[in-house]
Amino acid sequence: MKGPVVVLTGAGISAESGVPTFRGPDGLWRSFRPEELATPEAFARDPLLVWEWYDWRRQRIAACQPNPAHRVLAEMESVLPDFTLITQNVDGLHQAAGSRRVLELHGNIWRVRCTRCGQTREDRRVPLPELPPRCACGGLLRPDVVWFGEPLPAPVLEAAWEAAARCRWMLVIGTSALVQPAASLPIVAHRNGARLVEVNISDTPLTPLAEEVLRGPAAEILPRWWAARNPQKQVAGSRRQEA
Ligand code: BJW
Ligand code: ZN
Repeated sequence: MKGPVVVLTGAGISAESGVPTFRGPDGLWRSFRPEELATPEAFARDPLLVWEWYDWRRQRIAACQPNPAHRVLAEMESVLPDFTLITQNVDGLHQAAGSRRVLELHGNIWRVRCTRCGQTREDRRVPLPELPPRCACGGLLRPDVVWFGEPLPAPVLEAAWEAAARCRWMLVIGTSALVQPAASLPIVAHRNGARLVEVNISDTPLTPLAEEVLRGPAAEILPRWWAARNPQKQVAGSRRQEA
């Protein structure tokens, strides 16, 4: 792989770790309506209901470990000279696998943000002792994630656009590519001449643009794909490899 490499991940990469995806047969939104839970309006209407959902998801994610697909991406970061990992996931499993630089487009479920003073902090307690949780200033805390209708964190989105626009390769792993603006990143990359590789168990709107389509579970497919490209594979971090 010569030139800059960008990877965009979605919920599918964490599916084999046991984190439920959003859409699809076992998706979270089969049982919950997103407009009732993942919007600022829902939170304003019923913060306790929204927090109960997030607290439940935090408990599920806390019991999950990164899988081989997360680990391959951490290894890619350590051996490729120009590598950017962009994720829509809020579960923190890329970092748990060893990825050091992760552009989190939709925030992180392990951070809370005060709706009054704006302070953010990490809070990994599961379950949370008090729902809905409150800040030291007395304000209501919310999960530091991006809900529908909210802007993505500007510096993160800018870095993601820039990386997408100049990459030579983009791997798109486990996303339905339905949610904007994340879904536009591979389109920008493709328009600028990058080769798209899609890893997914199903077709997505991006499939027709992909040069390579790897059909199957990411935790199986990605390690095989990476090993095939690196027959003399080194232990992660032991040597920088000619990309
Ligand atoms: C596997 C696998 C395995 C399974 N291996 N693969 C009309 C048109 C266009 C846009 C809009 C529109 N109306 C509204 C919008 C904008 C809206 C949007 O995109 N809506 C569309 C749904 C229509 N977007 C927004 O609102 C965004 N903000 C915005 O646009 O701001 C503008 C603005 C500017 C200035 C001021 C104000 C506003 C924000 C979007 C936020 C998304 N948030 C969520 C929740 C995060 C918090 C939380 O987790 O609770 O992010 S929604 C949810 O979807 C989550 C995900 O990150 C995101 C993407 O989902 P993902 O990752 O693709 O998961 P799935 O489940 O959809 O797909 C899983 C895939 O994996 C599938 O393809 C499977 O096949 C595959 N798979 N197992 C490999 N083992
Ligand atoms: Zn506060």
